[in-house]
Amino acid sequence: GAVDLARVVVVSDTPLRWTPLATELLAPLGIDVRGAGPQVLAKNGEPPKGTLIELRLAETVVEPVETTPPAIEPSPAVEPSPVVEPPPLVEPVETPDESYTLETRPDGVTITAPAEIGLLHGLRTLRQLVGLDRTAPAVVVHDAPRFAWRGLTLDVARHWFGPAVLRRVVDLAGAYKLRVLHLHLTDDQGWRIEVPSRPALAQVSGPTQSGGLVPDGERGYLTLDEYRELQEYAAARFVEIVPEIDLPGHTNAATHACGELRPDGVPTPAYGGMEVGFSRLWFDNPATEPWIKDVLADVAAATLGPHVHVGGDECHTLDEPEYSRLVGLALDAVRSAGKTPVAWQEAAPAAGAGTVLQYWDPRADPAALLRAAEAGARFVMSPATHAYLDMQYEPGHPLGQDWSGFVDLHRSYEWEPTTALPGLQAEAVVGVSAALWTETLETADHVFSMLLPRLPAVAEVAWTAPSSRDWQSFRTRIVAHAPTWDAEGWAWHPSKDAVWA
Ligand code: TNX
Repeated sequence: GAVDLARVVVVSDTPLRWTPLATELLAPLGIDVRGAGPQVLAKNGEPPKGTLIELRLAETVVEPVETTPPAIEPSPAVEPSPVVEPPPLVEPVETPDESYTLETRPDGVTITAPAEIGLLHGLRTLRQLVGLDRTAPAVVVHDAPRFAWRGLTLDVARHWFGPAVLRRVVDLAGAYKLRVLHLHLTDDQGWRIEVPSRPALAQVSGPTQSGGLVPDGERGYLTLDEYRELQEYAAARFVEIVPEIDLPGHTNAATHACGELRPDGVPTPAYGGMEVGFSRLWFDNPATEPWIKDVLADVAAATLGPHVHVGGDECHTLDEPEYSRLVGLALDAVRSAGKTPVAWQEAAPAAGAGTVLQYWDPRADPAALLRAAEAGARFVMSPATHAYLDMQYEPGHPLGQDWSGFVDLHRSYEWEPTTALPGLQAEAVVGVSAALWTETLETADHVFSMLLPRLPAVAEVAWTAPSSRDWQSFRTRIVAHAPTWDAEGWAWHPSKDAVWA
């Protein structure tokens, strides 16, 4: 029978630091969360009235997640690397136990998990199961994710989105059980984080963005206090913020603020256009190395999570040796600051064990990427043909670009991370990240309407084993989420691929 969730009491066998989240998760559905924590049961020794949601921290029996991917042909074009670094002692991405069991019965709901995050995942799933009539079907769910790095990359450099919007994006990412919000904080058009050793970066290039200046009344960057608060807000939802300082290209905002980075010492003009690949740093410039080290040390020191992204993409005006030396400096600076470096795929020649590479461009020659994987690099998959949510849904869509084709809901759902880069061994893949570039996106509604419904599709690719993914099921299931999106005020696009009732 159905479970009536109109009156709900959350009971937990342990104090949970995120207990208020239960209210936050269930309140938008009109569910009255009447109490939380063990004290509710303890009050007069009697169980509370209403439907119980019981949260139990305990070992779960979870069916093993299928990790074996479909067989792939080894790529014949690639010579095995002669120099193979020893495998990393510490994996660059941790794989915590996120499993949970959710049981909904007519007399109540039980969520059991070995760690708090699993309890939260169980509540998130429960929320998705609850219909407009506030009932949920009676089910038993044993669940655990396939990949640890389930992320969203968000460009706040081309257009600026402040802390209030970013918190809403964290909420959305959390609702779909993502663990990483990777913020692309710097690019040609703007610089979005305070850097104590180089205050000019944020002061001069904070106010600029694509097409001109950030809206009146906005600073255009995160102060260190705002950055810390955002990370704490995200951490409370088990989301890690990964900051990206994009080097050694995509650096016009840097050279606009710090003229000493240029060979002629003259600051570049602000850039509000949409071209990529023209800006750069110079290895032989004496200002460059201290600048890279100081900026990355400052950002690492302000970062709560274990990862710092150094960019490395699209340096069309640098030759390979100089590019590799500059990227090598950046990767070393992040390691010296005690963090694990992340970089775009172009950094592969400089990357090995202990580095995370983000794959995005299927047009690139895979040889260097496969060599980096053999040397121990791990991969987060963001293929532009499926995971780039700044691509238009279909021809004529008013927002977004189309250089990697149209990415409607079906394309964002139907792809396999372990075969997206032919020849890459499946063990090298630690996750999946959707990416949203914002050259054409100016408002929070623009951002959300590009993310919904496609972010949940990519999130399911990151979570679910290939044998359990089912497009026909997804395109029908996803429409039931729309009332929640409306209740949250999240704009969404009625993709023609979904079966809207
Ligand atoms: C490629 S992806 C870029 C971005 C653009 C994006 C637009 C990547 C590492 N670089 O600079 O914003 O395409 O789709």
